[in-house]
Amino acid sequence: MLNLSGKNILVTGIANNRSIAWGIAQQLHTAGANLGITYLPDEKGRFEKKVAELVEPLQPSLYLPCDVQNEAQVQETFDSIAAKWGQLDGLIHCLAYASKESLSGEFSSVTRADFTQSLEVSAYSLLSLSRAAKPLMSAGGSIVTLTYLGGVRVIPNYNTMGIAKAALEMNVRYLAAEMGAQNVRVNAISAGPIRTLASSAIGGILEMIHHVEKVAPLRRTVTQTEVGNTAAFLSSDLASGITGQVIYVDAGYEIMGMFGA
Ligand code: 0WE
Repeated sequence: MLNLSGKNILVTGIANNRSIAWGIAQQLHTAGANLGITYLPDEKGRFEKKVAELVEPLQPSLYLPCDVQNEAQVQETFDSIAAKWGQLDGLIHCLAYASKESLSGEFSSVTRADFTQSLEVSAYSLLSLSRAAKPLMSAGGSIVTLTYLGGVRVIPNYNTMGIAKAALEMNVRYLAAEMGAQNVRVNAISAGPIRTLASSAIGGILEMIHHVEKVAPLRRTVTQTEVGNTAAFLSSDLASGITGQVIYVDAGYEIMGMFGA
């Protein structure tokens, strides 16, 4: 049975009740994990208050600001974890950003600044968080990140995010190879498209979801809960032999080659 009791797990990337990270946090809580939650701090404190209200039923024992573009704040996050928990068993990385302009139009028109920021927030951040987590995972651990098929195939308008996800998936493999010696496993979940705050800002997302509902083997999209269950599995001892992998939670969409035939 899936049992995460006694495990301390940090969840990043919750913005609202449709975030995939929220689905993950709920399933980790259901499996008995002790949770730490980070939020993206901003001047108006919008996320701080909203996310705090949302996660209140999960009774996180740590609630911390963590902007991955601020290396000192990343270190403070893990200093707080060291002080409160001593040991960290799991890290859930659900962070991505590309400017709105770089998620449409010609792929090659992306600016140097937008490209760099997207790779920093979406791919480099896994290295920042893993590096800071490593000394707290001396008893072994599990790191899980979220990726998307657009990092492997060309998906219209995914553009710069596709490059960031390709880098992220390769980060998973290099990190898994490095951290395996310490019994830390590193894996990615490649989720199919889901209606979230991030995806609702994307033109054509509804058409893409309808396409998946027509052609995916399961004839539907996946839910945040299904991604959450896979994250809970990967965070558990049931997945003790799995590292460096990209697991597709996409209703089977990724296997298809010819659509509608
Ligand atoms: O990884 C993602 C989206 C992540 C994302 C979303 C936004 C929207 C708002 C990153 N940065 C931003 N920046 C914003 O300003 N997905 C897998 C969802 C997604 O995004 C797409 C998709 C799908 C699916 C973009 C184009 C085409 C398909």
